Amino acid sequence: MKKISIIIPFWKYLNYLKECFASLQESTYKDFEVVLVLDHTTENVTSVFPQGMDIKIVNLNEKSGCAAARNEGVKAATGEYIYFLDSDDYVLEDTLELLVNAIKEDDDLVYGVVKNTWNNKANFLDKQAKKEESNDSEDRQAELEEKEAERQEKIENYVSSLPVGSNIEQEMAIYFLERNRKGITGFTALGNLYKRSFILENELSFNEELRYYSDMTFMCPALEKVNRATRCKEAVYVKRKHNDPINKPALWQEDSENRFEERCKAIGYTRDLIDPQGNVRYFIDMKFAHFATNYMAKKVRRSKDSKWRNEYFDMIVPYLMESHPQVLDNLGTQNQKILMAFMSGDIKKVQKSVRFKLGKSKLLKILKDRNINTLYKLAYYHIYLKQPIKENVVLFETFMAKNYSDSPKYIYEALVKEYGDQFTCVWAINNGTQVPYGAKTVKRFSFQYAYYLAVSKYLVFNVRQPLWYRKREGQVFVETWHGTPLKRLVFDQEEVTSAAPKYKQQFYRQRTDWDYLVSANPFSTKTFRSCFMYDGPMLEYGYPRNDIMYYDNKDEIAKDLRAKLGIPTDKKTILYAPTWRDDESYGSGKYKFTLALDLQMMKEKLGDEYVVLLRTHHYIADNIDTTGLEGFVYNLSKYDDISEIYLISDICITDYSSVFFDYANLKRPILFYTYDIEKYKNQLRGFYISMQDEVPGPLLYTSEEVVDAIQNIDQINEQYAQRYKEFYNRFCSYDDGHASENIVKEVFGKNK
Ligand code: C2G
Repeated sequence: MKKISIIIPFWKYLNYLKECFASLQESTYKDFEVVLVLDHTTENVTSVFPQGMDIKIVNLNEKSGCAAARNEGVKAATGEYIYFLDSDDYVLEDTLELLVNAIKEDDDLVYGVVKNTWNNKANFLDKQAKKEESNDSEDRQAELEEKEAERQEKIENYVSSLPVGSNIEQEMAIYFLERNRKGITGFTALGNLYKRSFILENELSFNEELRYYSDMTFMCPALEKVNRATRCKEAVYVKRKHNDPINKPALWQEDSENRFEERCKAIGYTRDLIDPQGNVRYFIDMKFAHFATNYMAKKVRRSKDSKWRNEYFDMIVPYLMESHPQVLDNLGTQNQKILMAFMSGDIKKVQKSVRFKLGKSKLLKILKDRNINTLYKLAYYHIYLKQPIKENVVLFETFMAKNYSDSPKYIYEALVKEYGDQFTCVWAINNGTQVPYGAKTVKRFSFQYAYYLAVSKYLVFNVRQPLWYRKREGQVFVETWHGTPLKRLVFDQEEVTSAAPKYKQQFYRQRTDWDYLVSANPFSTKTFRSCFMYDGPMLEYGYPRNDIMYYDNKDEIAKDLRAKLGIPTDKKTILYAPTWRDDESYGSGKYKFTLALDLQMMKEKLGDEYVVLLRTHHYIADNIDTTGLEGFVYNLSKYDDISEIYLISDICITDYSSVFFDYANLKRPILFYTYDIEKYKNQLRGFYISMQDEVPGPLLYTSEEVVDAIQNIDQINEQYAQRYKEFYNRFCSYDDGHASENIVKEVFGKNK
């Protein structure tokens, strides 16, 4: 007999199952069998079975759902202990071993911990390690100790509020406080190791009528029946949230009509299984009361959807009327009033009682933000959106208002050229740059910005619009984006290691606001359709920002710029323009960059002939230290427009930045300094085209190789001539210097 039976229900998403198995394969504890319960799957599960793993397959023929699968799994299990593992989650190497070591002789179960993540195991561990590193400082230690003390106090308060007191209850309180703070959806049977005999003797099972909330019906009676339990907070179960809830939702991410009804039913079913006077009953009723008073009450008052005031309201009232008597006593005054209103079944009373609470919480939020940060949004929603759209006003924004550059700049200049002052142009600019041709400038996230966001007829942006933007009927949104995709984007990204966790969901909504998307080449058109799930009109005229490379006076512009920047006329220039790394973050939108190019050595070897133009990505917060390299390195990271810099660059070195798609228009040499390509490709992003076979220059891995390539640049040019030609034809064929003009005609001519 194996010590542990690991029960894994499986329905779909084989990629997750594969990673789940891999985590078990890497487990230091090996004495387990897997009971894989197949819920009408069409996938070829055996293709992801790791070699030598003891896997028992159970098929659900008549029944379906996670509850049924786990129940059948328990029936088929033979181990002394049961561990539930969902097929899209994983364990860490030591999870099982820690749990087994923690078991005491007469324990019914061992509580582990559940950690939530949006990432696969490698990235999860990376992030944990970074977190631990940052926890090392004394300040941080003190902060953590303070937090722990707060938590202890909370637990003590909670325990003293319980109707019945005992040691088990205390354990239970800790368990819930740690793991179930967010309402009954947080109830989970995962992460714990149960003695199989404890489950069987107490006839614990998951209610098969419930799709989302069946864990309650297992866990609540289990908590009531448990005689002895140990806590092992080091044993981590990793619950993976799916970062693509649009195409691959996890169960809890499914948007279902039945969810509300099921939530009520789950409470009803669970109540039937437990002591009506006991702590567990009090606990779930308290949670349900919080759901009603904190969440539902707002919906009853504000939601545009009338079901909250009709069927849902009628559905929940009888359940709330049955609440444990102590719930009402232990709620705060405001919530007490709201719950009483619910219990009386009087919807008007609920609305009235919640009005005050909502007003107060809004005010508190504003006061808390103090720096009036949220006020412009209030003005946006309550004042500006009600004003008429201004027919000839255009709002432009590039890289979150960091500079005056990229395609919006060139579209703006073409607009001025084509239509003179017929349009009022407004630029969102944070750095004080003077925009030519008389455009008004506003700071991003200011009152004026919010105003123009609301009333401009046209918006031309090269990144996403703010999340709080609400597209109005009649507005025309032109999204230019900011590069031909090499790195995988949004819906084509299996892992999202950098952006906000709800990135895909937010993107899905935001891209529906776009009336036009600019595409520089057929490859971008195809890729944008898939990665943005965008099926609207494309503007396929090339990249406006590349027009400059076809200007008749481009050499003159280059000469002036060189002079302006003080770059010696007798030296050739090497542009080094790397991108950012998703996992090297200081927080939202601010990234670290460690220079891996040995500029000192380059200076020694190349300094007589060349200078380096250093250009970091706009996400990079670090100011690269170039002390000692004066006269050799020119840091142009703050210069507005990289397109102008291309004109003065004789050679371009990049890594995975989209700059090379643009620079190739000049047909000048490109080198790729790809010292961390394996990590970038496999862990961080992945690529759309083969860096090995399709890019127009060599991949170089050390500074020496870079120097060597530059010293032999003619040879490289020759070697890559054919590939460069193919690349140019594939990615630069639309660019002819007229993209901006064509876009202006199509967008502003047509919609005028
Ligand atoms: N850029 C720059 N300097 C750099 C890197 C980039 O000025 N050192 C500018 C270029 O115009 C580039 C754009 O920022 O094309 C986007 O930068 P990428 O490095 O490609 O990275 P990212 O912002 O992640 O955009 O489809 C394109 C992708 O969305 C990539």
